[in-house]
Amino acid sequence: MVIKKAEFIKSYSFGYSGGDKREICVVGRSNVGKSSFINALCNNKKLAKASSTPGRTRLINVFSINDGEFNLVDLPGYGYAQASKSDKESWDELMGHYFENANTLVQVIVLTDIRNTSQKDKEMLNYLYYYQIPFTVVATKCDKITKSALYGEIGKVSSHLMLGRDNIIPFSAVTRFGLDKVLDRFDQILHNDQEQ
Ligand SMILES: Nc1nc2c(ncn2[C@@H]2O[C@H](COP(=O)(O)OP(=O)(O)OP(=O)(O)O)[C@@H](O)[C@H]2O)c(=O)[nH]1
Ligand SMILES: [Mg+2]
Repeated sequence: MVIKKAEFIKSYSFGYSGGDKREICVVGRSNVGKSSFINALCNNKKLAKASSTPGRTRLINVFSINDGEFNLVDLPGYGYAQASKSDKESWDELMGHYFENANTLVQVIVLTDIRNTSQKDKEMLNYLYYYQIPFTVVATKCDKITKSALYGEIGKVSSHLMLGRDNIIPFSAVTRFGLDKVLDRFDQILHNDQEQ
């Protein structure tokens, strides 16, 4: 797949239950690189706001890809330690409403830091299994480790998340390593969905 065009459509602070196009959403811990992932895929550094301050994306941001081929959805990060109780509750409400109602959602991309998979990521996967929502795991920030360490680190992520290593796509928004694999995966997801 080639992403030729990406446009911001709208932000939602509550009550979003999916749009009228098929959508692929991106979740992960606060600061893991969700917005940077979207920007790298779309080859546009300014599309989704990336920030070194954790907890930056508090809204659901929806982007239209290739004039309506599908939508990409940037979700607020989980597991931000400094978040207040009411912030955590509003996250649960916003995301719960989305995952339980979004009929157009075809896949969740779960980003995890290649160096630091967390218990929260495991909880996220359990949640997706429970609701039978299909997902793909992408291990990001691979530029932070050496090439020779990659195999071992993927092994750690896969045993922590109890997934086969082939089910994890290593990625870097900085070097764009893994970009082709992610776009191939998108092709597969959208193609499979059409056949159903
Ligand atoms: N080295 C490296 N840094 C990255 C990568 N992806 C993101 N970052 C950096 O990590 C920080 C957080 O990136 P964001 O894309 O804003 O992360 P996010 O998951 O959208 O964060 P929230 O919206 O706060 O949940 C920024 O300083 C990015 O430049 C990557 O692949 N490699
Ligand atoms: Mg973000």
